[in-house]
Amino acid sequence: MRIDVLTIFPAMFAGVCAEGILRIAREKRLLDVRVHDLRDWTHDAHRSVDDRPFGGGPGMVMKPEPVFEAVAAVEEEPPAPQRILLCPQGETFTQETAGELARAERLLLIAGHYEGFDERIRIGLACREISIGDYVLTGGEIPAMALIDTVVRLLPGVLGKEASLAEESFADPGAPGLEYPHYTRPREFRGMAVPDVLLSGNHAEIRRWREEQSRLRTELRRKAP
Ligand code: 4GX
Repeated sequence: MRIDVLTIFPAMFAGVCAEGILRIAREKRLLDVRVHDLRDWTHDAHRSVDDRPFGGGPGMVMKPEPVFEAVAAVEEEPPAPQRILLCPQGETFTQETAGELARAERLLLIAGHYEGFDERIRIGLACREISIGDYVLTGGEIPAMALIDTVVRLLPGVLGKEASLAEESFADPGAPGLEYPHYTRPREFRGMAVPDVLLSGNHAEIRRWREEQSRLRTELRRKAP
């Protein structure tokens, strides 16, 4: 998958793309991330990407010209990507959305700043608008990184076979919800013991315990009034 990102802070992506699963995915040539500085498509001495809003009011608005020019430049090479705008007004990003996007050959993510984009960007570029949740960030970069991270781990070959099988059950709405508790060595740590059932070697009972824990957690943490 190829992912292009338009941002005024390209350096923010360096760390995220250079570590962990994203690094592995890039090394395996399963992921090609290209981060572009929106200011490369400005033409004034100040390299302005924002301007004052018509009608007055506080804050600044992202100018349409650099965004349109950047999109045209990045899309010169086929295939055309699915365009995505990260913003609080978008549909809420879920695991299901991630699964859908993971099937795309190419994504183009646009990270905004300030009060938002000039409305002509929305109208003219017909982007899918996605929000990572109902809270306010200072820019679309962290939402873009969250989306990239979530989508890339779903790409075939990025995770091991075991992990991708587990993913299928998680993505299934009828399947168990939240993860059950995990334990590793030591068997006792600061007075807290590993539940006996996990040491029993009885795999049917371990499976039942984990299913029950998962059900309880989901009930308690996700279905509370
Ligand atoms: N999930 N923000 C974007 C500026 C902005 C506003 C409107 C485009 C249109 C956010 C979120 C989020 C803050 C990123 C406002 N850009 N993005 N930014 N929650 O809060 O995605």
